[in-house]
Amino acid sequence: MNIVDGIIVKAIDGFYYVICEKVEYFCKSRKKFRFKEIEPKVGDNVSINIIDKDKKEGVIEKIYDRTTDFIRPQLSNVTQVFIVLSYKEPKINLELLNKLIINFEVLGVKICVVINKCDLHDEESSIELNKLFEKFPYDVLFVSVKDNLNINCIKEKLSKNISCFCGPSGVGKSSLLNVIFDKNVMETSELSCKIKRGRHTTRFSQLIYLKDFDGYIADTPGFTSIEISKDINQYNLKNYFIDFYNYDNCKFRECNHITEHGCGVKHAVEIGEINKMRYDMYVKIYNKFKEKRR
Ligand SMILES: Nc1nc2c(ncn2[C@@H]2O[C@H](COP(=O)(O)OP(=O)(O)OP(=O)(O)O)[C@@H](O)[C@H]2O)c(=O)[nH]1
Ligand SMILES: [Zn+2]
Repeated sequence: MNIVDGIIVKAIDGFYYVICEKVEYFCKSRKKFRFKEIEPKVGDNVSINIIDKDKKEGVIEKIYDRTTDFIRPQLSNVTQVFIVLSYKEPKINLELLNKLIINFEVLGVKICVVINKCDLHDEESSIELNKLFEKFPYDVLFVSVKDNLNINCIKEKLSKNISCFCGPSGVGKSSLLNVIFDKNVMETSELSCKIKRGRHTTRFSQLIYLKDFDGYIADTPGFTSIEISKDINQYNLKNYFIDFYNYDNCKFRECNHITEHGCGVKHAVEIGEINKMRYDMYVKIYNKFKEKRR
């Protein structure tokens, strides 16, 4: 047995491409996973048994526990998401942004907000935008694919992560992926011709290894629109607003930070310590949950 650990970067019709120490192996999976109802998935850390070193073929023997498990796109062990938006065209959807953030907080991944198409902003909208994101509890990168502005700031964050881009339609996710993939992609195509893609091929998201940054990135963006996670309700919603943590010294222990007196969160909003848009979105989403219960 020649067992090595690696990561699944691509899955096609029951075959898996696994990178182990920078070499890509073409693998089948042991049937035993099917009995346990676990399907190997792109992003999985696995052990493979190399059955032919020259042909680079192996069998997946073990799937390690997943730290995160995404359904759309099908990806495991994502460590970081970039929520991509534009301010003007299309107009920014703040409710979607905050719902995505809540869901990613539930999943426990790092979050970075990217505002693309900054080339379209005049001075007035730049000022508005800066104000909107003042004291925002996550990194916000203002970029432009068109003007190649701050793309490096995104690239720097890719190191040692498995990253995924998401956001609504038309904001420039594919354009961003294209500039990032340019010349950074590991040459992995030598194995691709081994399987001819049939008409019914299901193709999942693929991870691209960026050697310059030693990071993986999903080649297809996800989460174009979103339902809020089923784990969230009006009572625990506040726990997923990380910006409230330092200010929840409220008079009432069960304070929901809505109309209660002596609320530390509301006070922090008033004195500008908590971002107003974040708080307004919290109230909006809270009220929607409350109405649903009626
Ligand atoms: N002005 C400007 N336009 C951009 C920029 N980046 C992308 N675009 C344009 O925005 C449009 C949408 O870009 P895409 O990359 O297809 O956007 P997407 O988010 O992948 O869209 P979907 O595939 O619908 O999810 C295209 O016409 C791009 O040329 C930018 O930085 N500035
Ligand atoms: Zn409160």
